[in-house]
Amino acid sequence: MLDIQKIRAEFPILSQTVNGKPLVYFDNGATSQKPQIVIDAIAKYYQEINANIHRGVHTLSQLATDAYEISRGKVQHHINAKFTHEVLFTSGTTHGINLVTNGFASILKPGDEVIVSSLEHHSNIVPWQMLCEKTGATLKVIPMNEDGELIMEAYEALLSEKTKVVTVNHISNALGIINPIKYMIEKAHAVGAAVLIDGAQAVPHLKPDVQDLDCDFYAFSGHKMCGPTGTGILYGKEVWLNKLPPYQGGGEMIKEVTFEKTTYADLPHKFEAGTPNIAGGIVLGTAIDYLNTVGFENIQKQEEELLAHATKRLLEIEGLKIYGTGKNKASVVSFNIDGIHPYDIGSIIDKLGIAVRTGHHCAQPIMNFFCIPGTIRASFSFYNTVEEIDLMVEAVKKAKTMLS
Ligand code: C6P
Repeated sequence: MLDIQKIRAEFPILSQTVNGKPLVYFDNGATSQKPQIVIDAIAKYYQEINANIHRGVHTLSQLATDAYEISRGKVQHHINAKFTHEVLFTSGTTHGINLVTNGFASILKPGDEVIVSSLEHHSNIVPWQMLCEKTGATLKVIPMNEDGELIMEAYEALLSEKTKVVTVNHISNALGIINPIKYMIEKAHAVGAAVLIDGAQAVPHLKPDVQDLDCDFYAFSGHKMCGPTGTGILYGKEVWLNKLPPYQGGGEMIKEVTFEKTTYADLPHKFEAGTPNIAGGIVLGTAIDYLNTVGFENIQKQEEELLAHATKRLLEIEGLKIYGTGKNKASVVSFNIDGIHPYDIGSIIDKLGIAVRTGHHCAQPIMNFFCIPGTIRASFSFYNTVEEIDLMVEAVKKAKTMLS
């Protein structure tokens, strides 16, 4: 069992008051809070080894390069990638997905098909739409049911020899539904399609095993898993990363440059043009170490309890409807109260110190499916408590009375 109070003491922001009330932070789906060890590691990098990487023979440059590459190795180990060079540093999930869609622009042809799911974040819709516009490929969408689960029969019916790419999130940010990605990857591979998994909402809750999943790409952000903003990872199978052209041109990604011809660096540098977020990349490794120390089994146990408690308590409120009622769920509760705009509830409970996200959560097609403008989304982390959930429930009840 986790000692939650001890863990909470490691996150300085959690002892703050907001609007004169103790902060209850339930917007972990947007970004997680950072433990002191991560905050200190950023300062330590700038105080002790700040230098550009892969460029200098001087000592600091070597130290910074080593720390950056050690962090890449930690990520490789964490997600069980076969090779370190399959792990690319990015600025976040959005960057990783765009890197892949940009690469596929030279592969897809008119008549080819790309399959996305109806549960996607805009980051995993718009880049594929742009790709389809550019190449003449067609975008197909896996439908969902009223519980927010993807309909597997419909998915399988969409797959054909025309399918070149399938992309789906591991966990939906708006509803918290965990998708059956291993099964979906297997089905996509059976028709020869590549698969990109958007793991942005999965990595705070679980340790993905990219070899076991057999996905071709897995993108995620560091800031949702206790790491700094502006950090992320794109895992790509070696064979695919060799096939795709570079995303951006510049320093670092070349072997040799002349005005006649440029040759590109080997993986992973081919995809890492320019000076990266060095401190961020290094400290992402610190965040991963931290999460592994807490332990993903412990994280899951705590979050399961929070999800069960929040679901039960919120459903006590008359007129409250939860969206995303499928069985396989992460610690996210998206809800509305009859006749009240989600924004109004969010604003009132903010005055009571409770931070939730309201709106469409960058997933407008999901809101359109349910014919709603948005939801109130409470997304929990292992450092949250059932007492905080009770505070939220009381605050929502108060807001409901005020707005009815
Ligand atoms: N979702 C949320 O509140 P970036 O912004 O690149 O770090 O992550 C984009 C992204 C991609 N896919 C999924 C499933 C996501 O949830 C997100 C980010 C946040 O739900 C901010 S919109």
